[in-house]
Amino acid sequence: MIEVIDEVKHISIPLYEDILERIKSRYPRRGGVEGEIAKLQTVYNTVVSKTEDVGKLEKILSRLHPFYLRLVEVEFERRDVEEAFKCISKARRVAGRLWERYRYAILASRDLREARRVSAEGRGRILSLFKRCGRRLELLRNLTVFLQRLPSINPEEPTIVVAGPPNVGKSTFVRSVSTAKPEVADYPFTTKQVTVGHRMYGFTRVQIIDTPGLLDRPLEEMNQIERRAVAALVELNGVTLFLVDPTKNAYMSLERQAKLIRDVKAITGGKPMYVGVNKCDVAEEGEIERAVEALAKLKEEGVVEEVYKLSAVNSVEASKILDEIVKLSILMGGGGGAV
Ligand SMILES: Nc1nc2c(ncn2[C@@H]2O[C@H](COP(=O)(O)OP(=O)(O)O)[C@@H](O)[C@H]2O)c(=O)[nH]1
Ligand SMILES: [Mg+2]
Repeated sequence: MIEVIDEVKHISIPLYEDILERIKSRYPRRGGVEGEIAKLQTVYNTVVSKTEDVGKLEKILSRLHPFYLRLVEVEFERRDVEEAFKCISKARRVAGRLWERYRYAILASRDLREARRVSAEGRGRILSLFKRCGRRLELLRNLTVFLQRLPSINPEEPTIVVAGPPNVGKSTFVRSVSTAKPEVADYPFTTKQVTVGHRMYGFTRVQIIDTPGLLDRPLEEMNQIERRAVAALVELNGVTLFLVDPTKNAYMSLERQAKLIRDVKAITGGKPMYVGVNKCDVAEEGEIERAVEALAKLKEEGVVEEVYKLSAVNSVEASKILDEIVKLSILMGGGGGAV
């Protein structure tokens, strides 16, 4: 599935102006009737070759994983995209017919003057087909750039989504447990970046991603766009690890963090959820105990599977907890993604 996203890196959709530029740069200087046919052919060949990738883009979209599709749907209306494809494929079809028809008409002209007039008319008609699709080409160009910039999250890989309030240590955790240097990328519609790391379990690669400031507040406080962006996260194949900050410097109170756990459980469509009480290296004993107690209740209620204590800066400790979660949820095939 990730190959689909790789394929999109090779796609290039022109604007109408780009098509014109290309034609100008290739215009034949030949004269006579032959020259008129060559001009018409240049226009026809260029519109066809420049819009070749539109069909490829359409195929890519039809094979896109729901995770990516959800992200696309935040920004682009499905109907607009479909109409854009229709507009361009129709223009290509009609251009083929016009090219045939006008080529014969040029050959059948009585003199060079008529050949010039017919050729100019044919070129104008072919170009206007694509000029009319100008806005659609722009839409498809934007869509392509959007797909090319998507963070390299592989929706088919078993995934640990790391959630929690700002500053709790999500990115630190991903860096700590990753075997290779994690990738940092922009996530659409947020100002925040997402860190994507990996860890191998035998032949199984597990993906660990921190969430880009999306799973840190209840659904009621999100706008429509944020909700759709969250809906994409739900399409990922895995479980949630929610980090809690027990210290007095925490971004939000323990009570609010506990409430957020319930919210995130609901937002993520009930995916299995694990909780890590983070920053245990600096938190006071009393703070840790208070957090563990509050969370034990959530475990009793079945909202969370398990509660761990850790400090994400300690990569041995962080990795041990990840191993545990992977063993429980992914390698056992329970709840999370089957491998
Ligand atoms: N002492 C301590 N600091 C931590 C720990 N985990 C994260 N931090 C620090 O907390 C701050 C926020 O961490 P970050 O990973 O950026 O949080 P995020 O906003 O949830 O991604 C950084 O200064 C980290 O170094 C931890 O286990 N112990
Ligand atoms: Mg972060």
